[in-house]
Amino acid sequence: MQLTRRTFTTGLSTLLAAPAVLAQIEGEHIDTANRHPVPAVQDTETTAQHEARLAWWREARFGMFIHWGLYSIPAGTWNGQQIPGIGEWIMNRASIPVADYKALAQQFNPTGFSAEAIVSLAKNAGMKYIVITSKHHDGFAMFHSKADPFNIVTATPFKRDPLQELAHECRRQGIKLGFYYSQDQDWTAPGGAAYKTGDHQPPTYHWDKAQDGDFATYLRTKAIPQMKELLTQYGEFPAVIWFDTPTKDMTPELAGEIVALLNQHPRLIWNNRLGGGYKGDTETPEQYIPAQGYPGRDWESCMTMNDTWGYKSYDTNFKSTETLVRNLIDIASKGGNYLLNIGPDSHGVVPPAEVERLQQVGQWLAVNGAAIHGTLPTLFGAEAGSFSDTEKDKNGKPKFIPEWKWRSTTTPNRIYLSLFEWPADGVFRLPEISRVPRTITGAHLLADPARKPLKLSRTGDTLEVHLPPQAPDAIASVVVLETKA
Ligand code: JFZ
Repeated sequence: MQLTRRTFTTGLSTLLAAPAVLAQIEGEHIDTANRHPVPAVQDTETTAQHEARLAWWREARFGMFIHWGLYSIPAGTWNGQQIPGIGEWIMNRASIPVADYKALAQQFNPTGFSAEAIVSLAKNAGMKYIVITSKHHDGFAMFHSKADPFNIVTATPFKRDPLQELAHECRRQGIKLGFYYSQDQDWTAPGGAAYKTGDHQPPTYHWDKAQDGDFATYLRTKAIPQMKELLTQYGEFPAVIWFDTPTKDMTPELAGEIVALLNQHPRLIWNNRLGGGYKGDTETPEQYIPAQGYPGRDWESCMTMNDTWGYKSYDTNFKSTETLVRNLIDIASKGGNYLLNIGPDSHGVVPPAEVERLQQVGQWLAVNGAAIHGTLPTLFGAEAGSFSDTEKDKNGKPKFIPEWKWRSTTTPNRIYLSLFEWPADGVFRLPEISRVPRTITGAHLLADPARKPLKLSRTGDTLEVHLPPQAPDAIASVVVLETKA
């Protein structure tokens, strides 16, 4: 279906008109539950329970992803060769034998790690939650696991549990903590799955006999016991479990065994990457912002700051602070969350380029956070861009051409306009104002503590906001329209 601007705005108003969207979600759930061997929380909870469970996450809008593990030691280089691709995939991309990779644990001593510093960094950046890799595809647990000795407490000289330290700090500083867990791919446990890479052969795509084994046995003796540990060792956390890369090994029945465990933690939020036909709570577009969000679904764009999740010593291709701020605004205007990654190095230290950018995003949010946190999507829609009449995307559908002039978010009595360009003639023109089912009672700049009123005028269906000559912010300046129903 070609998503025209009309269906887009209809979708957004559906999002805002609670009863309609809830009926839609209800319907989907009845449909999927029929195929689930074990009903998931999304299948059985009431609409009110669903809204309550997702409430903090929807208000948060901005979170920190942390990819950290043994792969931070090679940091993109193996046997003197720079290995292409994302850093945390080095074991697979370089076909590193299991025993050689496991041996990295003996030299992992990241004494520069400070949960206090990382949680402060997230908080000062305006982030409301953290999701850290508790076990990535390499199978190394970044927490104390009795289920499997290949973990940071048992197998390294470091002997500390960073998840325990982060849980403590998140509790103290009042933000949420979630755990990424690679439930399906595991390249060091017998029976764990591997995605196809390079010349690895089907059906398993393993590159070392030590990886061969039975998937269900792997799941029942390592993954599920470790998830039990994650769900019970850290108090009220995890608030989120972030699954990843399901394969066809994850049958509905095996996924159901995981769901039975998740069901014992009724406040948990989990994403759409479990597998086995379970849809979870959230869509997870990766490294991109969907043109029009996902009307009727919660979603979170996860992105790297450079071109890798796990630390690579020579990846310096960092996005600008301007891009990061505008991405956050774009995502919020479409009703999603931004999960922005950091990749600490083998000492546990966050690369300075990442720290610097997060501090700058935090400075913007310290002034303009009200336009992001706890907001609802735009009441307009066309400002995000439009579909080309001539160009097609890679799926043969009309290509979406984004526009980067302004974005909007809303609350019940405000409309926020985040302007990326400051109009040369001093007037910002908001078209199709009659589409907004509210009365606009005034306007001011969010950066202006005095809330000096901005003059408003109207020509036809266009609202004109008369601005001072200087933009308060070089990246995005926010106009507040005060409204009443
Ligand atoms: C996965 C991981 O393999 C990767 O290492 C990282 O953790 C990332 C956040 O998630 O990578 C994916 C997963 C899904 C897609 C692309 C990369 N996808 O759906 O396009």
